[in-house]
Amino acid sequence: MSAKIISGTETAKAIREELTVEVAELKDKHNIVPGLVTILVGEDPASQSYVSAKNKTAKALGIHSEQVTLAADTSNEDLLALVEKYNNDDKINGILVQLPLPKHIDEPKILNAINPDKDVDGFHPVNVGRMVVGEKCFLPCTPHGVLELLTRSGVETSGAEVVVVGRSNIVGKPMVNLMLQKRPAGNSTVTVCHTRTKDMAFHTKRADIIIAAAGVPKMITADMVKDGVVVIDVGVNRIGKTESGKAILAGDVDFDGVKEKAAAITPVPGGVGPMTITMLMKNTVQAAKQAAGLI
Ligand code: L34
Repeated sequence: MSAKIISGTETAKAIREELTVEVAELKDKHNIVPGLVTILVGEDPASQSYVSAKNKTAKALGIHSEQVTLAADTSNEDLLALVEKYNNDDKINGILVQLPLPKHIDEPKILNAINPDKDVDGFHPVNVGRMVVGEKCFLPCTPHGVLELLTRSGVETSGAEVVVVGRSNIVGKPMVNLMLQKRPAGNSTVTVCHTRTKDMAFHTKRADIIIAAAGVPKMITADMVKDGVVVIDVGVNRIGKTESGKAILAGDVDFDGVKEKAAAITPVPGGVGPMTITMLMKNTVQAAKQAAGLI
């Protein structure tokens, strides 16, 4: 058996088409243009490419988009002042500070400084708390994208054994919380594995759905999964370069091996990555509507 490929590229395209219509309607009916600012500190090539993709996508959808790039040695104070400036800028509905930040930056302090109403990444503790208790909030973009992929490809999550591999604040922890919420795309029985898990394969072999977000290339191999599993691969690992200097990407899942056993699997690239960017757009539109009192 070879798995159905769940295409993030295709799903993201469908959601972006819906958003384009929504953004145009906001403009026509309410004269509202959602606004996003991305802030990048330093010159990490992967972060540069993600941030420029975010701005490009925003513009293509009709979202007002600003991109600020700061030197790697920017001080905490200067970064805080910039966040504060955008907190007070009415044109901007969403503020995104790309992670990881340089080591000398106090990351929690910066994330806490973003106005929760503009926190389109959903990383502010206020939004994290709202998410956990099931209130309206901004869902973090990558887990939000995984939920949309599962829903739109018709994967039954209710009662499913879901194993999340990884416990980061960006993916693993929110993913666990979302999968156990009492609502569609939730209602799962959730297990979380991490670097201290004694026998990872024991858990992954029981899984109906595996969500791999460990940041370790090809760590989930065919012998670790059962027949018919659904695999969502969140990993985007740079494992080398082609002769022309282009990055070679690999997920956290050994795609070629696992696809022979899985019922469905996301590829890397073209899986969760494009969904992350698209859900940021969805959150920015949500922020603009909330700011205008429309929802
Ligand atoms: N603040 N920091 C903040 N918010 C986020 O949501 C992110 N993330 C993660 C890293 N730091 C962040 C992203 O934007 C990861 N991430 C991200 C975004 C997009 C893609 C991958 C990770 C993506 O588009 N991946 C493509 C391949 C792109 C390439 O060639 O490098 C894919 O098809 O998977």
